[in-house]
Amino acid sequence: MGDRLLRYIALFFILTLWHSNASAYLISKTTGGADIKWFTSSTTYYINSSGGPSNDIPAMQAAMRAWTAVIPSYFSFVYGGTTTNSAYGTYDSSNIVCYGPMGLTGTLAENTFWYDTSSGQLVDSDIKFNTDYAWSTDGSPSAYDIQNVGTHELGHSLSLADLYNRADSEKTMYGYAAAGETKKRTLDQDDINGITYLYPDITAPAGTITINSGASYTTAASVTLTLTCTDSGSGCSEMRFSNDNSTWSTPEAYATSKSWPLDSGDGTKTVYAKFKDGAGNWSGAFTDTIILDTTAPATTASPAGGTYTSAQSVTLPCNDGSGSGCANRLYCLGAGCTPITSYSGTINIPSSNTLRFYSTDNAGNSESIKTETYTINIGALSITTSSLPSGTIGAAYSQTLTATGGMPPYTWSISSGNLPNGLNLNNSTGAITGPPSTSGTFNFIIQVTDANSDTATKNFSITIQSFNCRILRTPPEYFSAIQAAYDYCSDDDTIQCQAVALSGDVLCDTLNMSVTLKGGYDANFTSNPGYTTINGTLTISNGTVTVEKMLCR
Ligand SMILES: [Ca+2]
Ligand SMILES: [Ca+2]
Ligand SMILES: [Ca+2]
Repeated sequence: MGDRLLRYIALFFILTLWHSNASAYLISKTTGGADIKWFTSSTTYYINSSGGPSNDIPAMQAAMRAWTAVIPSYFSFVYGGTTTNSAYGTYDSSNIVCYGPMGLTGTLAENTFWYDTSSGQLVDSDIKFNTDYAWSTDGSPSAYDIQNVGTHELGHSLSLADLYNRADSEKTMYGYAAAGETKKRTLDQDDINGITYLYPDITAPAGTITINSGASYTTAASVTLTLTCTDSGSGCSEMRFSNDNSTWSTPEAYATSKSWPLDSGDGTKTVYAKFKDGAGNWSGAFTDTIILDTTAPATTASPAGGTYTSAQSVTLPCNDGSGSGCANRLYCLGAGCTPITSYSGTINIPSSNTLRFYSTDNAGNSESIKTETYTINIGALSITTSSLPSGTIGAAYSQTLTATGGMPPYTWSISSGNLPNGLNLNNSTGAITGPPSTSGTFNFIIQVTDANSDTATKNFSITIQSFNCRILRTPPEYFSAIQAAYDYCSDDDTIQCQAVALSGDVLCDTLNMSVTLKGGYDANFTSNPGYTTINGTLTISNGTVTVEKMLCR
């Protein structure tokens, strides 16, 4: 850049001349026509007060503020502090304000600035006040005012050029000044237009909107918006709002808080905010959402209250429609009770009772307490099995006891007496099973116990019939007498009889049938070490009968 830098000296003259044509403002330009200007949003000045009047630093700071305060422009001057640098007009990337004699030539002050001849980028600007003239900071008539002339020189720093026409005499950039003059301290509209032309704020602000401090739900349509707005240029000035991103509120001064009405009706609501900077740039819409829920949830009991013949398992379905959703369901059991128990599943109601309950939604709306009354009429516990059938030795036996009333489940037991040998009672199912092993009549008392520990009993009797003989088949066929077994036989069957004494005559008369009759068996027909006695006559009139271990008396 160095070999293309050009030094430009803007001189500022004592008021001696008048010109004719007025100009709004003039911009220093490169020979190529580019505007000369800073490519940054601020420029820092250091002040070397040596040779200057007292209070010159506050005066120059006030001069800087005059330009920085122009809202439609993003540009600002920054006071960097004092300096001992006195190298006025030197391209050293340090912008200084200094004092020194320049002769009584009519030049009050100079601004020497360096810029890129191609792009127009300003890179250095130094200001020097001519100490061959008298200076003051209070506008005294015998001296030139530092703030008055300094404001003008800072205009050169922006690259606004002198105006020399008489009609421009009230403007800060007018090229002449008089002793005691202070009117250049205040910018004329054309001066403002000049800096705004060179450094316009064309970037809209950025912002955020938060509804009710970021809450997920609200029960009221009136909400509080918390807002932030940042603008690197002219700053945030106004804001406006919408519930539909279409119809907007009247713009109002920017503030960090705003009371705002949501559209009515429960559901998710979006609020839109736009911000405007001092240059008039409106931002796009920033948004936040919240669920408006003004309606309490509705909870029901299932099944509803009523009269039932068994214990009831009650659930509490809750519905919050398009709202925030059911949060807490509370219940209690008892007339007039206060629901404080959190519902977490089925509520068991084993006997008549009153159920009271209500729900609260996530937004905090509570429904009024609801009441359901359950009347539970459970019949008395009793055993419904009337009697048990007879069984036979060695043959499968299976009967299941039944009961009614009370509170299932039931538990079965024998409270007195004994089951026939070989039979067992299942305590849970009430089943009596097994092959009986002993004949006889067995008396016992069955007891059933329900979940409430109530009991019922009933007397039962099972007769196991005695079968002394059997036909050896698969499975065996049992009989109480030899005659009955013989009458059931087919050819080549074997009749086995236990070692007992049997009464009655036996007649074997089936033509062409051959039968074996074996006596003396033990109770399980596993061996026959003894003898069977027939107290009567054994007659074989037809067929063939092979007889072993049988005695006739
Ligand atoms: Ca310099
Ligand atoms: Ca802006
Ligand atoms: Ca609700």
